[in-house]
Parts: sequence; C-alpha cells; structure tokens
Amino acid sequence: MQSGSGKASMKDNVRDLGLFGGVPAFHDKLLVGRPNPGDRDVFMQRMSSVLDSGWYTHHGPLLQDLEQRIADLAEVEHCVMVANGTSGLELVLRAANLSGEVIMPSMTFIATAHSVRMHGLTPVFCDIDPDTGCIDPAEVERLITPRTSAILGVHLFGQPCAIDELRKIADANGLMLYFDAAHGLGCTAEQTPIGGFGQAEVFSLHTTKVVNSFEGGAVVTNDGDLAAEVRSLHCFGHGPDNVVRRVGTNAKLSEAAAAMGLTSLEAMPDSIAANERNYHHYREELADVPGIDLLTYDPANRNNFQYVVTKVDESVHGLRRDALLALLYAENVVAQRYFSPCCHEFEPYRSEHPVTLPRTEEMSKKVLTLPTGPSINREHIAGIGELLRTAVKYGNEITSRWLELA
Ligand code: T4K
Repeated sequence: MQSGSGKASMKDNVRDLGLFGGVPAFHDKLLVGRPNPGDRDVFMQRMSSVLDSGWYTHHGPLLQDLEQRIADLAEVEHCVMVANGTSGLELVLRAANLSGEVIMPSMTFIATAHSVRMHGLTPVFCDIDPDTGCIDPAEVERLITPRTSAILGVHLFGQPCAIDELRKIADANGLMLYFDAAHGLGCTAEQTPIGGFGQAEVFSLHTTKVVNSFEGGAVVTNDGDLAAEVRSLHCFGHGPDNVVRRVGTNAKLSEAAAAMGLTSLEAMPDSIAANERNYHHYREELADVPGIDLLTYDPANRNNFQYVVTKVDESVHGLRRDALLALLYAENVVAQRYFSPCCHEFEPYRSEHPVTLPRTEEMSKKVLTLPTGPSINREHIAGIGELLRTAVKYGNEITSRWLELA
C-alpha cells in the first residue's frame, strides 16, 4: 500500500522491496534538491515590476538589492552576483591573475576542479579530515611547490573548513586563499558568517540550494579591487567608464533571476528551520540503524542543514552503498552520492595527475545524501527510516540479489 500523503508502506522483508518487484513505498519522488521558491505572490509581483520596467538585466534594481542583502548577510563589503557558482569561482581566479597550481580537496562537486582547469591551471587534490570531509591543512602544506599559487578550500555541506590553519599556511607561503562556499549561505564559522574569509568566497544560488535564483552565484569579498575586477570580468571586461581593458565574459544575472533570489532569500529562515527539523528526525530514525551513520555538524557553527549526509558502512551489514542507492530509488527515494566519484576519480584528472587519497576515497565509497527540504516531512523520514532498517537487516542478501540484477 502506498500513499501520496507521505506515509510509506511498511516493508519488513526483501520480497516487498521495489527493487525486487514490490510496489514503491512512496507514491511521489522524494528529492534531495527541491527548490525553495519563497512566496509565489511576492515573486509574481516582482516579475510584474520587471516586465513593467522594461529593465531585464545589466545590474538592474532587483539585482542591486539582492547584492546588498547577500553582502549584509555575509557581513562583507562587496557582493557581485554572477550567472552561477562555477562562473564565480572562475572569475575570482581570473581576477586574481592566478596561474600554476591550486591546492583543493577532491571531495567536492566537479565544478570546483573544473573552475581551475578551465583556465589552464592545475588542480592539486588534497586529502581530507575524515570527520568533516573538508581539506586537511597538514596535507596542504605537504603539497606546496614553487608552482602553487592558491589554496581553494570548500566549506563542504556548509561546514567551515579549517580556516585559521589554512590562512596561516597561505600567509607563510605567499599564497592566495579563497573558498568555494557553494553550500555555505546561512552558515557560520562559530559566530562569523561564511562569506568574509580568505580573499573571496563564492556562494551558489543554484535551484537546489537553500537560496536559489534559478541559476546563480555570488562572489563575496572585502577586497574592493578584487570585487571591481570580478564585476568588470563578468561583463565583457568593461570598466565603470565602459572602456574594455582585458578579456571578459558574460556572466551577468538577470532581473528575473534576482526576483527569485530575493524571494527565496526571504524564505531562507523557514527553509533552514524545516531542514533542521528534518535533520533531527533523521537523527532519531537512524539512531538504531547500524552502519548508516549520519554526518553530524559541529554545534559551535551554524549550519543550514541543506544536506543530510550518511556514510554507509558495508563492513557492518554487508549492504553495499550502491545497492542501497538502487533500493531507495526503486522506492521513489531519490538519494544522491554527494560526492562520489570525487574529482580525482573523474577524467581528465585521473589520467593527467593520478593520485591516491585514502581518506577521500574511503568517504567517497560510503556517502549517501538523503532527501530533505521543506517538502519532506516527519512521515517521509519515518518511512525512509523503516526502509533503511529493513535494508541493513537483509544487507548481504540485498547486495547479492542487486549484483545479479546488474
Ligand atoms: N561547488 C560545489 C561544492 C558545489 O556543490 C556546486 C554545485 C558548485 C561548486 C557549482 O555551483 P553552480 O555552478 O551549480 O551554481 C546539483 C546541482 O546542480 C549543483 O549546483 C550542486 N553543486 C550539486 C551538489 O548538486 P546534480 O548533478 O547532483 O543534480 P541536479 O541539479 O540535476 O539535481 C539534484 C536534485 O535536485 C535532483 O534530485 C532533482 C532536484 N531538482 C533539480 C532541479 C535542477 C529539482 O527538484 N528541481 C530542479 O529544477 O547537481
């Protein structure tokens, strides 16, 4: 029996699992990255004002408002909205005239690495702190060469990476330090908002993020020269006087995107509150599920709880992570492997610069991110908990039957 209300059908045996022919536990798909659009009427009013004004792009009034509000939230002096987070990372690198090698974690979305490689620089992948998945400063030090120009930290799942240690290493070696804060809007490092660390930080406002502008990114910094350069580069290299001084691109964000960004930003507190409630429900549900361990966030920092990340430990129950992923899909629970494979396991990196990163690979084998967001409720999570309990109970059997299907 399944229901659209969120209540899952009970399944306490392998035969009933969707993967092996049973009816899916959930009628509708439960997704990791459902958008947080905010108040539809307010968005429509903003869109109406855009249409009435005839001003659709080129740093219009809504975009200026969004830049100011994100700068205020991040407690920084400058925010430049750009087409997406990836462009933001590329523009920071170009604005700073980086070359050579950039040390970064491999446990991240592929965009982090591509933003560097796209411009002819070499990403040098670094191992992680196994508890957080963030870059390990001790490993960073080991990887510095005369060709290193920067360290690119990633605040993975909204957790601040080891900012102070990285800053010391960067300062001691004359390197630029900047951050991929794609997951970091609304998060803090202790009391300080993510956004003001290093020379620049870059948020993503992709549809799947806690705040979205359909697509979008925000470069935030306290460095006025860097901000001016990013602003110029994202608009064909134009300076404020409209004179072009260097090659630039078009990574501007439209007023329609800004209308969504503002409306979604206004809904961020509710969205984070819903995520946090869900996170705690998952915590309760998973407490008695051996070998499916929830990544816990350090309470000293504020997290936006956008990602519910688990580590599936096959050695405990015999259930392979990818068998569980397939099992959940078949129940309409669309989990994600954030981030697996990780960057150094993808081309061109694996051929160009083969490396072994034991802690990254260990985490990458295990990670599974579960659905959350305002559209996921307690009943959904209870249903997912039931599925996980059944899955680990019959872990070995499920893995071997899944291997036969493959
Ligand atoms: N750095 C890091 C650490 C990042 O995580 C990202 C992006 C970036 C940099 C680059 O930022 P952007 O250039 O993207 O601004 C998703 C997102 O597309 C991507 O933005 C995000 N990270 C990454 C972690 O997740 P995919 O390939 O996993 O899947 P996607 O976006 O097709 O769908 C994810 C889930 O969201 C699905 O369950 C479906 C749901 N969804 C998706 C879309 C597009 C919806 O419900 N509605 C939608 O409109 O990348």
